[in-house]
Amino acid sequence: MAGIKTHETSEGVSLEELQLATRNHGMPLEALRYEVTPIGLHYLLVHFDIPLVDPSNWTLEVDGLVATMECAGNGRARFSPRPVSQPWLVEAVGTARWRGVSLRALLAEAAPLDGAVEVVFTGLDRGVENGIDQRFQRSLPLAEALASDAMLAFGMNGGALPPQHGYPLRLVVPGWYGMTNVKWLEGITLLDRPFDGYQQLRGYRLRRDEDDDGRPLSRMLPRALMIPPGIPDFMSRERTVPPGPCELEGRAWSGWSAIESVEVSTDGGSTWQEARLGAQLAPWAWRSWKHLWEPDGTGSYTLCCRARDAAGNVQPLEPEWNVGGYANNAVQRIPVTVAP
Ligand SMILES: Nc1nc2c(c(=O)[nH]1)N[C@H]1C(S)=C(S)[C@@H](COP(=O)(O)O)O[C@H]1N2
Ligand SMILES: [Mo]
Repeated sequence: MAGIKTHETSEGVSLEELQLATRNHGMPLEALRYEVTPIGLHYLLVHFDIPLVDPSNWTLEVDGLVATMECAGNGRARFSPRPVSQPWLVEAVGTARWRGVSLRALLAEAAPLDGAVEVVFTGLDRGVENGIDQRFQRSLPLAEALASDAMLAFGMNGGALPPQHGYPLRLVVPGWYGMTNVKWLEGITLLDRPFDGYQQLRGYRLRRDEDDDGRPLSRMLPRALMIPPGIPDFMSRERTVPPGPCELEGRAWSGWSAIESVEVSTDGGSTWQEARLGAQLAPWAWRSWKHLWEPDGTGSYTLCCRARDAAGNVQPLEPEWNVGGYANNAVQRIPVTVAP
């Protein structure tokens, strides 16, 4: 793969990226108020087209779980130079109540042969990416698939899976970045070697430069997000907050381990205070946090929050650049003005 150019960079958002960004929307940050993200507010990322599926002739060749899912490209638009692709800021995340069957149980039923090492999931959607005609496909090492709480989901938030989220069946691998969760499943294939499809070998890898083969993305790094307080300006979305105590709140998650702490800064990251963590709704769901902020006067402040997980991962102040613009979990910054 070394030497194959897979991603460009650019400063201004192009019309092509705007086209992507209107198809693929983020979760408005005020939706962090919901423990389970309502359908329509859950973020959306579709590489090709949403397939039209007739359930009467759909087949798959071969309870309930709440999980937070985040796109590996979340934060991409904040890199400089900016890798050209879906220009996410921070809102490519959501939490859903999935209903389906255990992948582990299904694989056990299928009784893989001894030589099987990887499981490939194929979606019905087809398109061209970087000149390569493909189905959307991703794999998991068999051992990883058997050890995980992964499921084949046919329900979302109490109803059927909607078309844009993978009707009639999708994979959900809790803790892993979004690309793992293949939608519109058509087939599951066991391989006796590592899968070398486009989305595995060229997309979704952390690479320092074009000559670096890099390493594959897997689990979500920790991130805390804050519900922007006060009221927004229409164009800049900068916030105005009235003087007096202000309860800051948000949610935090990590695919590596439980959230251990969330800290809040109101001075752009110079000093930090510990936030209060809420209850963990489910093992794979985000965790709520709150912090009472008492501004010492009127004027400008930069609010930040950062999460740390039990595996010792913590959010950086500045992101580490990579070719595809992945896994930017640098702390969120919210400029606010305190004014009557
Ligand atoms: N078949 C298929 N599955 C897919 C995708 C896709 O384009 N096609 N996009 C992936 C990516 S990159 C992400 S982040 C998640 C987004 O899931 P959502 O749109 O349900 O939030 O789906 C993943 N599964
Ligand atoms: Mo994604």
